[in-house]
Amino acid sequence: MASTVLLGLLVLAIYYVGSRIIALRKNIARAKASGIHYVIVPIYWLNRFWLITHPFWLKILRRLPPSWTAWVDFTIPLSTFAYRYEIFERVGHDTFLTVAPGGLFMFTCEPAVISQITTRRNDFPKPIEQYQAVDVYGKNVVSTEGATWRMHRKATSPPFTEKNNVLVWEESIRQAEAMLRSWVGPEGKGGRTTDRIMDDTMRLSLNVISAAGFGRKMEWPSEESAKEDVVDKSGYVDVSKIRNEEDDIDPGHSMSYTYAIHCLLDNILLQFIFPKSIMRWIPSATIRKAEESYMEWGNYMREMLLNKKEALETGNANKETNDILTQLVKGQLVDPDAKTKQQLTQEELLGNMFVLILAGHETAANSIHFSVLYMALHADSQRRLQKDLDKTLQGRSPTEWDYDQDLPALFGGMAGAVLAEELRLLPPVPNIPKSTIGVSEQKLVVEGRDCIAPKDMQCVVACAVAHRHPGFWPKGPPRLPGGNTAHPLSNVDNDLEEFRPERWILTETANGVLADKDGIPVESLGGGDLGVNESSDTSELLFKPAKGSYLPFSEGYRACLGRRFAQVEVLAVLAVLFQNYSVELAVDKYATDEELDTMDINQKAEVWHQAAEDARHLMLTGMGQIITLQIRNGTVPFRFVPRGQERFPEDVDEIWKRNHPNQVSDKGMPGWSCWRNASTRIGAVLPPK
Ligand code: HEM
Ligand SMILES: *[C@@H]1O[C@H](CO)[C@@H](O)[C@H](O)[C@H]1NC(C)=O
Ligand SMILES: *[C@@H]1O[C@H](CO)[C@@H](O)[C@H](O)[C@H]1NC(C)=O
Ligand SMILES: CC(=O)N[C@H]1CO[C@H](CO)[C@@H](O)[C@@H]1O
Repeated sequence: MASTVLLGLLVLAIYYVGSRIIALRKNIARAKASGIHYVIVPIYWLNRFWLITHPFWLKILRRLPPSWTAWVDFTIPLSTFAYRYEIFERVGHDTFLTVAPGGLFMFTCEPAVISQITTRRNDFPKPIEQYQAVDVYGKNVVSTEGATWRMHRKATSPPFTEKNNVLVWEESIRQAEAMLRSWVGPEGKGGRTTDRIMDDTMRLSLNVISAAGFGRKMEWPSEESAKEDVVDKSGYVDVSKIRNEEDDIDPGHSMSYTYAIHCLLDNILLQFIFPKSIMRWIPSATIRKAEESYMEWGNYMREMLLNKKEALETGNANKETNDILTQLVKGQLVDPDAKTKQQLTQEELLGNMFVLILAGHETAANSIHFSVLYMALHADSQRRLQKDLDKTLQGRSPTEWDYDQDLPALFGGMAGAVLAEELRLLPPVPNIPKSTIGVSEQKLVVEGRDCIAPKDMQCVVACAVAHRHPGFWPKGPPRLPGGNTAHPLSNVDNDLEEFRPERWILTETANGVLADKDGIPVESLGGGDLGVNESSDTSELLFKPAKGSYLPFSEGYRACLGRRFAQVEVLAVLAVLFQNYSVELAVDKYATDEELDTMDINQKAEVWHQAAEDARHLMLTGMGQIITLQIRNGTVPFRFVPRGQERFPEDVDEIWKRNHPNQVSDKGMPGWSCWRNASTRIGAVLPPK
C-alpha cells in the first residue's frame, strides 16, 4: 500500500518536473526569437506560492554558495530597487528578459525603451490583474484598461484643474502650519525630538486630500485640546493615536469620519488579502474593526455623494466649490454625452474616490517625509533652499502668499529642485508594471536594434534605475564622508546615488553635459480630453532630463492624474516648514543636550556623523514597498529649530572629512546582496486576490 502511494507520488513528481522543463524550453525559444538578451531563472517571481513563501526559502538559500544562487536576485520583489544600476550592469544590458518555466519578464531601465512602452498604451497595457487589490470599493481609474479605463479617466480627470489646485495650495499651507506647530510647540521654540514624521506627513496629506478632494476639512489635534494620553513626555501630540471621539461621530454612524479613514488605511492590507466574503467570518477584533471602518467610510462617502447630488439638483450647492467630489458629481449630472454611457455607477464613483485617497496620500506624504530627511542630512542644500525661499517669499506670512506668483517661483527654484531630486532617488512607485498580456507580440527597438517583445509577458519599467542611469544624468565625483558610497555597488564612481538638488539648477550644473540630448521636442501624445498633461515633470527653469529617463509620475496616457496636485502640495509644505525653521538630525542616541552644549565643533561633527550614518544605513537597507516605497524598519528622529539656532554648522560633513583624512570605506562590501544581508527588508508584494 505504502509503496503504491510512494510510486504515485514519484510519478507525479516526475510529471511535474518534466512539464516544467518543457515549459521552460518553450519559453527559452520565445526569448531567443525576441532578439532581446535573456537570463534563465528557475522561478517565475509572480508565482503565488513563491511570492508568499519566498522569505522562508531565502533563509535556506542564504546558506548555499553564492554561485548556486545568483538567480535569486532576479526573482525577488524590488530587486531592481535593491541593486539599482548594478543589476543591469551585471547582466550587461539595459533591457533584458528573465525566462522561467512560469513565463517571461522584461526588465528595462533604458530610456528609449521606456518611452516606447509608455507612449504605446494599447501595445503595452497595464497587467490589471495585479491591481485588483485596489478595487476595495469598486472598479476605478487605476485598476482598469482599454475602453473601461477611458471612461473612468474621462470621468475623473475634469476635477483636476488649476482651480482645484488653489484649494490644494491653501489647505496644504494650513495643514503644514499646524504640523509645524506640533513639532516646534505652541511658542515656536523648537528643539524637541520627534520620530513621528512619517505618521505626521501621512496625516497631513490625508487632510489635504479630504479637503481639496471631498470638501471635508479635518483639523490637526492641538496640544491644548488633546487628551492626556495622546501627548507624550516631550509634549508632542501623537497623531497616530487617533480615537473615535463621541462628539465627532455623525448621526447614524459608529465611527467618526476621521477615525474611519485612519482605521481603514491602517488595516488596508487586510482588505487586500482577504476576500470580502471571508472577512465577515473571521473572528478577530482587528478584522472586525477593519470591516467596520470599511463600511463606515463607504457610508460617509455615499452620504456625501447623495447630499452633493441633491444640493446640485436643487440649485442649493455653492457653484464655486472646486473640490474633486463636487466636480465629479457635476460631471455625472450634466454629461453632454450621456448616451455614450460615460456615467459611473455609484460603486465606480466610490471606487474612484477611494483610489484617489490611496494614490494621493502615501505618495505625497513620502515626498514630504523624504525631502525633510534629505534636508536634515544635507544642511548646505537646506541653507540654499532657505535663501531661495527668502528671495521668493520676502518674509511674507503664508496668508499673503500668492498661488499664481509664488508657486511658479517655488517650482523653478530650490524647492522644485529638492522635490525633483527626492523623487529621482526615491520614486514612490519604483517599478511601473506594464505587459503584453492580451495583445499580440510587439515590435520594440531595444539598444538600437529591432526586436520583438513576446506576447503574454510582464514588463518592469525600472524607473528608479532609469533615474540614476549613469549615461543620462549630469554627475560628479562621490562626496559622502569616509570614502563611503551611497550604495555599495551601484554608481560607486559617481554621485548619482547621492542627494544633490543642485544638479537640477541650470545655472549651477554643467548643463552642457547633456546638451546633445536636450531640446528634443516632446512628441505630442494626443491626450485629448483624458487629462493627459504633456508638460514636463519639472519646471522649465530646471534641468530637463532626457526623454524616458525621469518618470516619477509615470509617462504617457497612464501618467499620474494627481501630478500637479502633489507638486503643489509638497512645494507649499516645504515653503511653510523651511521659511523660518531648520531641520536637524536628532542626536539624542549619542549625546544629551547638556553634553552637546559643551562640545567643540569637532566633537559635534563626530556625533553628527554617527547619527547621519544611522540614517543613511536605514535609507539603504530599511526600505520596503507595500503600496509605495517607505522606510519600513525604523525611523530617523529629527528636530526643527528656529533658523539661526542650528546646533550643527552647515559644513559639518566637511569638518568630519578633514578630521578623518585617511578613513577608508567599509561600505563597498564585496558581494553585497540585499537578500543575504539579513537586515534588509525585501518589500512585500501583494498577491492578486
Ligand atoms: C508625489 C506624489 C505622487 C507620485 C510620485 C505619483 C506617481 C504615480 C505613478 C507612478 C502612477 C502610475 C502608476 C502605475 O502605472 O501603476 C500614478 C497614477 C495615478 N496617480 Fe499618482 N502620484 C502622486 C500623487 C498623486 C495624487 C496626489 C493623486 C490624486 C489626488 C494621484 C492620483 C493618481 C491616479 C488617479 C493615477 C492613475 C492614473 C491612470 O491610470 O490613468 N497621484 N501616480
Ligand atoms: C515666518 O516669519 C515671518 C516674519 O516673522 C512671518 O511673517 C511668517 O508668517 C512666518 N512664516 C511661517 C510659515 O510661519
Ligand atoms: C499642465 O501642467 C502644467 C504644470 O505642470 C500647468 O502649468 C498647465 O496648466 C497644465 N495644463 C493643463 C491643460 O492642465
Ligand atoms: C522595527 C524593526 O522591524 N526593526 C528591525 C530592523 O532590522 C533589524 C535587523 O537588522 C531587526 O533586528 C529589527 O528588529
